[in-house]
Amino acid sequence: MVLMNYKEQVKFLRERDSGFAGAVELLKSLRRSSSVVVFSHHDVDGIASAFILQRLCRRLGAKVVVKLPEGFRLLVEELETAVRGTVDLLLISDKGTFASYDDFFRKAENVLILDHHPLDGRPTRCTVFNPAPEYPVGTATALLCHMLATQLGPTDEHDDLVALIGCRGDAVFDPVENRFDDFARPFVERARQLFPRLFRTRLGCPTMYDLVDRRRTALVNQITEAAYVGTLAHYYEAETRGGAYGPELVFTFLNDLARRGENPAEFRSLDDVLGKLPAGAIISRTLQRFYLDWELLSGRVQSPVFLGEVQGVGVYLAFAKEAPSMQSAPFPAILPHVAATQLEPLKRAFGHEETAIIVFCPKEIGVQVSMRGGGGVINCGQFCSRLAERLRRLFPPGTGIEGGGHVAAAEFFAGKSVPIYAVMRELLWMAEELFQQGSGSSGGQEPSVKVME
Ligand SMILES: [Mn+2]
Repeated sequence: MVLMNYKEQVKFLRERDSGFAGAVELLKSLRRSSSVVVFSHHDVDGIASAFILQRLCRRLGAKVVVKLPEGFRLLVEELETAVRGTVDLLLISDKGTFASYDDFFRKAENVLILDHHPLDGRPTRCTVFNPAPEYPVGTATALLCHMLATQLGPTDEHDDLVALIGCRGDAVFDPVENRFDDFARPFVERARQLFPRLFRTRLGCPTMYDLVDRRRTALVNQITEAAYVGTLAHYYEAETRGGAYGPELVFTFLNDLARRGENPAEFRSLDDVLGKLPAGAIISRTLQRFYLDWELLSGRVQSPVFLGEVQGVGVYLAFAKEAPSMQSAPFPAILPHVAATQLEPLKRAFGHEETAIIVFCPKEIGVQVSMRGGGGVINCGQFCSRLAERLRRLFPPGTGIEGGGHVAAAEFFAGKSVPIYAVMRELLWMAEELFQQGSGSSGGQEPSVKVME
């Protein structure tokens, strides 16, 4: 697949991937009177996916409604509220691949899952396009949507721009480090030719995505950071005081930007992108508050505790509070992103081959644990899902214990009724087991604390 260009890759998928082919057939069957509801993840990749899918369905003539509820798994109550009667097609994008999605056929003639997360079950009735089993790393749902839109074409430069933003949001490529994941390489190479200015490395304020070299960034990183921060807008300005729900704000912004009609290849600065649009002004304001919070949290994750090393990977623990405005966010709003900037300095300071950081964050609504890094030796997604499994055995159902994610970035959450000490105890047990397995002995390691200069 490495040597293919993007068009060839899409053709290859059409011929060889039954999920892709099934998705194409379902979308092709849409008619002028067809009704489609899209439920997409509330993060940047999910919003980008919804943008591409809405435009695609409209081009195919269907009527589309987009929903971006907060949370990962689509809940039956959310579906019941959004859909009276039934729709022709229910599209669930970037919200995991759960067997329970098979139940949604009572609200829809067809259910299509577009996703890149590790499977959480095997839905048998839904049509599923999820390359995760074949390509465990390296794609974003927005790219999968763009591939479908390309097959059913034509697409335009705003589909390209937004798919690229989705890929950046999910760390599929890094323009500053010049890194691409294989599956996304054809698309990203194409985008770099279309939008060279977005990829150009520049000196300047690093974004949340500039984790290795904190002196440089690129415009695509800045745009994606602005989109990410936009999704937090309602935590800064409560909806009751006229603030818009962040994910919808960003969705509106992307649509307004496309309607404004400028070629993204002409963008030179973040102001070119955000300026002149009302939603852009709100995102700019939110960015200023985010920068202040970033400063505040940088101090809180300065000296994580060294837990141990496994096959050259130093594992660190940061115990800290989120920014005040993010206390009720049921996802890793800002703190874990700040903590991830420590991976590289810790590696250099203490001579590990790789590093992993576990961020333990008690919030008003429960305990959030985030895990980043691991150099492919430690599987963060597996660690978080096992942590959830172990805690679910100790606490009754309904305590809101969930965990999982990708190899290099994963999340765990437990509701307020689960005590902090219980989560910490299981987490430390699991870390200890990891070190014992890694060293091949049963003795474990001397606990020690390393403090960075
Ligand atoms: Mn995603």
